[in-house]
Amino acid sequence: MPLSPLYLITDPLLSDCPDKRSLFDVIEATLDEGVRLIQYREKNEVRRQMYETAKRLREITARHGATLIINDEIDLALAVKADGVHLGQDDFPVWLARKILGKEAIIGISTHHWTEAIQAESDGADYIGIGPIFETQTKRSSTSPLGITMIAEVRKKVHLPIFAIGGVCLSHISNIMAAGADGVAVVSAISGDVRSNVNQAMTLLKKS
Ligand code: 3NM
Repeated sequence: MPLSPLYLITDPLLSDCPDKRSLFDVIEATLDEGVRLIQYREKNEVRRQMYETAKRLREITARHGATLIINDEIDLALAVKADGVHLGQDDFPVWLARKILGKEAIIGISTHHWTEAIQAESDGADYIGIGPIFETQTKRSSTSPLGITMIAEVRKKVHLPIFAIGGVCLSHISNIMAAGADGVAVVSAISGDVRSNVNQAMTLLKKS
C-alpha cells in the first residue's frame, strides 16, 4: 500500500493552545480530516507513559484505518502492534530492525544527504525522510538546512518514497513535490488550526 503523502509527526507543539486540547484530540481531528500516516515521536517522557500513549494512538489510528509509525523504539512498536518504526542514523541499523519486526513492517530512516539515502535503499528501508529542508524550531539539528535542491538530488539517486522534513510550511508544498518528493512530514505546518491546516495541506498535495 503506498504511503500517504501527508505524514504527521507528534510533538508537544500540537497540543500547545489555550484550550489545552490533548494530543489524542488533535490526532483524532487530523484523522477526521483525512491524515493516514502518523508518527509517534516523544523525547521527554518515561517509557511507561510512552507505552500508554502509543497504545492509545494505536487504537485511534486503527479505528481510522491509518498507519502508525513509532519513532526510534523498536520494542515499543512491537508492544503496541504499530505498523513500523522510523529510525535515525544513530539508531539500530535498518537490517536489524527488519530482522526484529519482520518483512511486513514499514521501516523508515532519516537521511541528510543522498549518500545516506542510497545506503537506506540498499539496507532495505521502505521510505526515507530527508531533512532538515528548512530551518526549524521543532528539532535541534547539527545539519544546516539542505534546501529543496537536495530533494531533487536524492530523487535522481533512489527509488524509495521520499518525505521532506524540517520547517516545511504549507507554502512550500508545491515546490517540494515538484522537486520529486512523495510527501511531506510535518509538525508546525499543521499546528494551531489543525483541521484547516490539514485540509489545505491535502488540497496542495492533491494538486501536486
Ligand atoms: N526531524 P517541523 S526535522 C522530527 O531533519 C524532525 O530529520 C527532522 O518539525 C530532520 O515540521 C524535524 O515543525 C522536525 O519543522 C519537524
